[in-house]
Amino acid sequence: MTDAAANTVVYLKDYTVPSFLIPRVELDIALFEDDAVVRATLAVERNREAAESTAALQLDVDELNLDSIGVNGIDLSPDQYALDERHLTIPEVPNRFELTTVCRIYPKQNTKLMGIYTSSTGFFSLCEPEGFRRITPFLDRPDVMARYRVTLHADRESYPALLANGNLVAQGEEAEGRHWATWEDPFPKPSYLFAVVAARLDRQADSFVTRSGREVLLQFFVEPGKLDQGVFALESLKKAMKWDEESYGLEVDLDQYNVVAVGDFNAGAMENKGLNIFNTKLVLARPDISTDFDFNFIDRTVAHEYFHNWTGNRVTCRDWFQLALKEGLTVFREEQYAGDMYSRPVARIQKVRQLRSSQYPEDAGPMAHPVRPASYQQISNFYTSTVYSKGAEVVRMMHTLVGADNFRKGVDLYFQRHDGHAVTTDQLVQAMQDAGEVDLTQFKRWYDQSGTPRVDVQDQYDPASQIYELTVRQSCPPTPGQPEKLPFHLPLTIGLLDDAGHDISLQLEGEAAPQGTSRVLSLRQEKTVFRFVKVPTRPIPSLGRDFSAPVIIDYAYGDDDLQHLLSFDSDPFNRWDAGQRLALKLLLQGITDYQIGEAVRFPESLADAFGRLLADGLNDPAFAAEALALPAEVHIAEQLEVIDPAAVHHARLAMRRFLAERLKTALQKTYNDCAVVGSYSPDAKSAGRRALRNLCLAYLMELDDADTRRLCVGQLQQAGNMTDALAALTALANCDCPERKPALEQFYSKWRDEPLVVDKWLGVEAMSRLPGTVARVKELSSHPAFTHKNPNKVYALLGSFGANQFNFNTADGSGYTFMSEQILVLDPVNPQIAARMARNFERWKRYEPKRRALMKITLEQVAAVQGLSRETAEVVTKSLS
Ligand code: 0A1
Ligand code: ZN
Repeated sequence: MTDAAANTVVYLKDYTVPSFLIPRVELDIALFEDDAVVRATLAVERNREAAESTAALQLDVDELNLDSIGVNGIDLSPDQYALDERHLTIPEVPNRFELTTVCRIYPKQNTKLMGIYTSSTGFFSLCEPEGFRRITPFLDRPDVMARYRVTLHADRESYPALLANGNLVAQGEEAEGRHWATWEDPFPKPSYLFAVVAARLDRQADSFVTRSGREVLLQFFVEPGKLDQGVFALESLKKAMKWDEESYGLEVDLDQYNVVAVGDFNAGAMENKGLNIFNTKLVLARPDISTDFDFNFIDRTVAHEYFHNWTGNRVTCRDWFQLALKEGLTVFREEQYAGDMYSRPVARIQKVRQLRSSQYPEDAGPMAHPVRPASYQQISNFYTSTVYSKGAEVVRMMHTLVGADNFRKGVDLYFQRHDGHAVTTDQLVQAMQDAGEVDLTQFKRWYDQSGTPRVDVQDQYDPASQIYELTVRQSCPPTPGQPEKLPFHLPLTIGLLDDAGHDISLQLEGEAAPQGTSRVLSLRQEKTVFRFVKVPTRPIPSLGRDFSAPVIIDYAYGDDDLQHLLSFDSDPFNRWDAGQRLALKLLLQGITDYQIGEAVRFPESLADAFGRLLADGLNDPAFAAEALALPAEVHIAEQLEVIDPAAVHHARLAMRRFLAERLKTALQKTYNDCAVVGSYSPDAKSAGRRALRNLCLAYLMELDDADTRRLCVGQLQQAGNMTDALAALTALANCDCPERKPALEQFYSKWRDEPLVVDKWLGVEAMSRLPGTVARVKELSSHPAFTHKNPNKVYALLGSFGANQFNFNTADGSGYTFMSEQILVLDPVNPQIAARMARNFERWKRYEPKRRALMKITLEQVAAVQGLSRETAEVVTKSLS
């Protein structure tokens, strides 16, 4: 039987409480060069809440070599237990006993990077979601919470740092140059939050004094020689700790908080209790090797992992269907933090770009699932933008519906009720309902219904009565397993603009007085009519301000309406969105023109509108950079019945060239005016200036003239920071010019010893829109700088290539063939990452017939491979269904 054939489906409806609980765990882990010995002593007891009082004990295992097993100190003989690939079963056990197991594991051979594995500096672990069973037999599910005491043994010279969750309680030396350390975590935790590290790392220590006056030791452990690269993240951690105290009254609950960086990691970072482990790319930063984007992302991720200490660790998930309980709430908190630290509107715009280019397509494809999925085969395939990004939008909608003060009360109530427990998203919603006094019963559908709802808005204005009527209808398309949907409860925040661009006071029929100029309309029905009175002239509606709900709003805006909103809307998000709508509308026309062989042209009014944005750019450069950037190709493609990626690409390119030609002088002026003087700082203001300046450069490079190319090469060579260097390199990589090849070569040779910069170089190559990119990416897949064993390298090269809509989808199918070959190489090495790459094919049905057929064949070939991992099998079978 292949692994894939063994895929079983787990259903939320089948949840039952565990038959046993394990309140205490003692682990003794001896790490050696070739293997490790894990001795576990578990205090096991029957769960009184479980239905069956005689059930066998069935522990999860994954690639464990069991040396011995004992109950209450007496070894079991082989006929007293059963061991298969997934479980260790002991049919007869007392109601309360001590279970001891000794297992051998092979961290050096662990290329899946789940459980304990090695990286260049030592031993590391990742247990979320189901990695703990790769360390020791266990009830590896989040509702089994235990107190852990862990002793690590390793060679002292090679692995001076021995770390685990909680507090260091004892340490010492032992024979043969080895040492040991014992750690105790006072907080009961689920096994996915377990972590150990034994490595040679440099340490940076600091402290944080909580507002109640406790001093907490903070330690950052990074690769030797890279301490300077950890300084920024350490500052972020302190900022995040302070922010959580001020915003939510939540203090750090530990005596010490350790953060470790590792170059080989399946995720961005992991919130293990007291021992966060970070992918180097989300913790190490220095201006010459990191971009503004990196600094921002690091700041947010450090905060995100820290926020998990309460939303995730103190209150955790009952089961993995509830993943959005911790992720949705924590991403929302991270977004609030980012809004406070950077530009709030820009953070919101960037979030929506990400939703539209990643979550909406997911929600419209074969892997669509609710924020709380009803079933899964491999939970590792459900760390998706739906769970994370849409999950955060769902929390944000509750915030909007109950109001900020009540939301805060709801969070307090949530902790009062559930601290130390494993709970469900229903319990979070209940706390919000009880604190906010809003009935959220219907709202819960957001957790259970998949698909992106559409909100259709029609209006009518009667000048005689001065009544403006909005008719709002909601619907949601069918998604896998959900042919029909019930209406959602959603907040639609709106404003009305008059001819002068001012907000009109909003008074609904029946209200005694106007209630502000921006208000939240609560939708519950399929159709709702809102009648506004005393509206002096026909207004232009500003709908879904600040992106009040993760929906698609359909309203028949004319170009003039959009220009008006783009110029005057008091809501910055909708000002931006008006520009996106306008561009999108014209792009769709351009695509049609391209397909019928007509010249792709755009109206001068578009150039005028963008010209005004540019002229105003210096007032808010970060906003202008977003407003002047066109919708992503994926988002444009989403609007089409049948996707023709070449047409999408060429129409978008034509618009960029059109704007560059018309606005050349203004672009050059803004480029010069935005120069940032003085030493580099990643703060929002200077990052905004760089963003706008580099956007101007990218537009100007569309003109492909020698002067601009010289300017670009000059920027690359003289840049004092990676943001400017990478922007210049990216522009050159998209340009078929003599400067291109030397620029890429020099960049690589300059940075070949900095893995994180090599990743950027691979990404730039793989994202290039030039013909020949498939061949180049293929060549790079056997370059010495690339390895399938390192997830960062895979994401940099193959992940970027998969996101390259134009070149991944070349008409001859060579991109597909290449990607499928890579997936098959990757699958036995690291199935989680292979499955991620397989998702590049999931939207195959949406493409024009030729590509659609090629993608389908490729998927079928992958599906037919014997021994395909369960992770990849789930993606390919669901994609083909
Ligand atoms: N819980 C972590 C991220 C994470 C994601 C996936 C993992 O394995 C499949 C592990 C960790 C976070 O949200 O930061
Ligand atoms: Zn998270």
